[in-house]
Amino acid sequence: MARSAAGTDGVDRIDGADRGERLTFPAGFRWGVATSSHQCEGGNTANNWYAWEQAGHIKTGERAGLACDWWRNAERDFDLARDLGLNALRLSVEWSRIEPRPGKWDGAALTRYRQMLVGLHERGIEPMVTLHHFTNPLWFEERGGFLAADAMERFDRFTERVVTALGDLCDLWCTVNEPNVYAVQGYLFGAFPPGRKGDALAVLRVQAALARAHAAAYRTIHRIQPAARVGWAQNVNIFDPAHPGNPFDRLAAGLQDATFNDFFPRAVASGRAAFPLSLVAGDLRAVQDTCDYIGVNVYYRDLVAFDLRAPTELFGRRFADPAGARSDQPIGAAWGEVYPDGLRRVALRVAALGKPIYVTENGVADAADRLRPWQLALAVRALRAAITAGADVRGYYHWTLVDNFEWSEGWKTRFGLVALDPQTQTRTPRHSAALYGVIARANALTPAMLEEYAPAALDG
Ligand code: IFM
Repeated sequence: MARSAAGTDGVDRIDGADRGERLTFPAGFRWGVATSSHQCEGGNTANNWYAWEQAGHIKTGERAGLACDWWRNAERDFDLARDLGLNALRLSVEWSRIEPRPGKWDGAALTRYRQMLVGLHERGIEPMVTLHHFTNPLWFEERGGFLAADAMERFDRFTERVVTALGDLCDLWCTVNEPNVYAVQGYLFGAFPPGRKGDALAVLRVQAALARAHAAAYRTIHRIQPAARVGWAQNVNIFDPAHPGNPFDRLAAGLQDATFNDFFPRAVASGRAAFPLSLVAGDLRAVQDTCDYIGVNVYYRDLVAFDLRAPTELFGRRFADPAGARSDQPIGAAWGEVYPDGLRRVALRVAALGKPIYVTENGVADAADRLRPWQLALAVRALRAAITAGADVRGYYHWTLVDNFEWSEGWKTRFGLVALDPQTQTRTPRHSAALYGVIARANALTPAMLEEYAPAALDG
């Protein structure tokens, strides 16, 4: 897909061939990378994912282990981000470190996070801090996770501690990462803890509970830090009808979209869930208007065909366009088409909420870096098209900086701009890292980059 593989002179060519119209971004645009605590820190033993790994639920049989060794030395990778010319980094704080037992707070953990945030500022990198990125303290999980009656209060107390301790070093907060993925993987597919399968009602209840927890956190953060910018990160998958002219395919695609993509944004926009989801969601009025920005994590597109034999999938059979690009794949499942233009479509769609937008994640599993340069160039182009069309996009956080522990896939799929050998902790930048650095430093995409990495895009 990319015309040239990593070459020693690749970056020079990009800089040197800067002719024609540059696709520039607004001044102050954030070029970052996104990460999460359990996937990077290493040594987390007090959360539900540690227990899940010990119980043998990772498809490869692997464990996060030392991960990217961030608890001891995140600064090594902060140096990498700085050297690439990035000005933003999204990381999460690990609740199980900060509150290892109910009501017992670990000041040393907060001190380490302070060090990390100071380290980012010293390198000219603005932090975005996520409060919940998939992992729960074991004690919280054992009480029923977000389905427990006091989950919201517990999460709110944690939020208060974190913001009080770190608020002078961060004013850009992401309450919850991908509530839809957390709910679907944990309660429908059983691939994430607690490993429940086929519980569609729980999928809705968990998202509703997370929406209420998000809203409480939003208010708490603003009470402590009135000028804070608070949002959440929504995973938005593109569902297109397999045959756009077929009304049943359109209906099936619309159902997937309404249940997976739309529940949380609708709760924030209107304080309600769509009927009939509202029958199980409970009271969402407090959720209305609780974001200062909307974060979107955008990866794949699925085509959806109406299929009476697929009642558990809401009569929609999902598949990737056979002509589309495919990333490295998970074990025993399938990820959709790699679809960079999804960024433009999603940004324009969420622009209707009238809030600034951050792309809080976008990337591709691609150990050989055969697709990533192409994906990166077209994603940036799509983002610029969305801005030109009026979307207020403020930043792009590529997932991810260094290969990390990919949940139930273990170490098999590689999303990093930089390759990691978790055994030796050796880091080897992929070509995409240099390309992303050039884009970030220039705050622009040049026609030469498109010609180099996505020549077909220039034909259209
Ligand atoms: O690694 C994950 C991340 O934790 C959440 N969003 C998708 C990424 C890639 O699958």
